[in-house]
Order: sequence, then structure tokens, then C-alpha cells
Amino acid sequence: MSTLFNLQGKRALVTGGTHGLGLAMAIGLGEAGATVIINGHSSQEKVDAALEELRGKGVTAHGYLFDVTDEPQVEDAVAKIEQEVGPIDVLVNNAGIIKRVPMLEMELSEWEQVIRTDLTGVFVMTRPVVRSMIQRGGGKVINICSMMSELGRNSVGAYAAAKGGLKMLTRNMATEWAKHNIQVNGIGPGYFATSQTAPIRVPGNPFNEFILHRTPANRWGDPEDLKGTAVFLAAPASDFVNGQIVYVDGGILATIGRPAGEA
Ligand code: GCO
Repeated sequence: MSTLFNLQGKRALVTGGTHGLGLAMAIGLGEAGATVIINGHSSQEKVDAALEELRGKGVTAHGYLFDVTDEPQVEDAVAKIEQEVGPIDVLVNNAGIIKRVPMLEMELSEWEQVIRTDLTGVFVMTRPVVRSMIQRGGGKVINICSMMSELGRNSVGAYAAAKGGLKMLTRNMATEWAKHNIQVNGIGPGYFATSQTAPIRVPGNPFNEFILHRTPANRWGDPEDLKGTAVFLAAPASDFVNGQIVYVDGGILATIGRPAGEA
């Protein structure tokens, strides 16, 4: 059983791995034995701080700055990583942004930025990594989806369109690449306590109370809650799992919810 979840000797690249869910998954993959490579897009300081945290936990870690939406940058970065660290066995496409703006008020440029980062960025990032995986006989790709891969919510239309598209991109990647022993799956986080949700998690904020009531587990997710699913989808235990989105959501998608006041 221990070999099913052992990542010793594997190299895992986590995009957007400098904070929040990405860093938590990077730590989890490292704790399972992987050498971890994190990507940041703008701040070397953030990459360095994340590397310090990872190394402080005994994780072998490397960091690279590049923009996952820029194909030349991505191709250069993958080549540099494979030369300096080694081939990428696990790719976690976590980098993403959100803009909470009603669609009739959203600038087209804002829409395009969200789609480009959250959906196109996965397409751009994954192709050079998968070309190398095919040459080496296989690999793992994990795309970080969302509740918005399944549900709509006021003010996050661009994000929902991107994350809904990412669910189907995950299935199509699985379809095209399973024959190369590449398993492509997704993780759909529920509502987690991170910097991305901090603006809507303010105590007393109606949305904060709504989420606590809408989540059967009655709590916001902790980034630690994602580690196990990330390790499972990165490890031999999931070698016959293809095109699945595993929702780590405290039960949100299992229920229509409950009346106000009902415990
Ligand atoms: C929001 C939240 C969500 C969560 C997550 C849910 O504004 O509704 O930020 O987008 O972050 O994506 O799965």
C-alpha cells in the first residue's frame, strides 16, 4: 500500500505555488517524497519565501518565475527546469485569477484576462510538459478546477466560464493522452480559507455566513485539506483514473442546501 502513495524520485511542478492552495499542495507532494518545483509569475520574493517554507519542512524545492500564459516563456522554463532539476513527472495547473465583477459591468479586457490565465494558461503550460512525458512513457497532470466548474454565482461569470471550460479541457486531455500512460484529472476545491477568498470571508459578511451554512461540513476548507487528494492524483494509486474531477468541498455539491436556521 505504501508504494501506491509514494512520490519518491518524482518531480512535481506546481504553478501558482507561492501561496494558498498551490503552496499547500506543493508541501503535500513534497511530504510524500516528491522534489517540488514551484512557479510564480511576478515576485521573486514570494518564490523565495515559499521555497524557505518548503525547505523548512524538509522538502527538496526549486522555484522559477514565468508567466503561464506566455508560450515562449513557458517553453523556455520547461527546458530550463528539465535541464536544471530533471523531467517533470507531475504537473499541477493551479495558477489562476478571479475577478468578481457582474458581467454587464465587466470590461472585455478583464474577461479576456481571466480566460487567458485560468483556461488558456493551462493549455499553454501543459503542452511542452506532456510532449516530454510522452517521450518518457507517462506522467500525471492535475488541473485545479472549482465549484464554478459546476455552479454559477453572481459576479464571477468569467471565472465560471474558465473553470467550466477547464473541466472539459481536463476530460479532453485525458481522452487524447491516456494512451501515453498520462493520467489527467482535476481537483475542484470548495470554499477554502485563502487570500483569494479573504475579501468574501470577513466575519459578519453575509457571504461568509452563507458559505458556512451552504457547506454541510459547516466550515471553510483549510488548504491542508487538499494535500491528500493532490498526492492521490499524483501517485501510482490513480494510474487508472482518467478525466475525473475530484471535488474537495465539504459536501457542497452533494446538496441543495438547507433552510436558514436549520442546523
Ligand atoms: C468566489 C470564490 C470561489 C472559490 C472557489 C470555489 O468568489 O465564489 O472565490 O471562486 O474561490 O473557486 O471553488
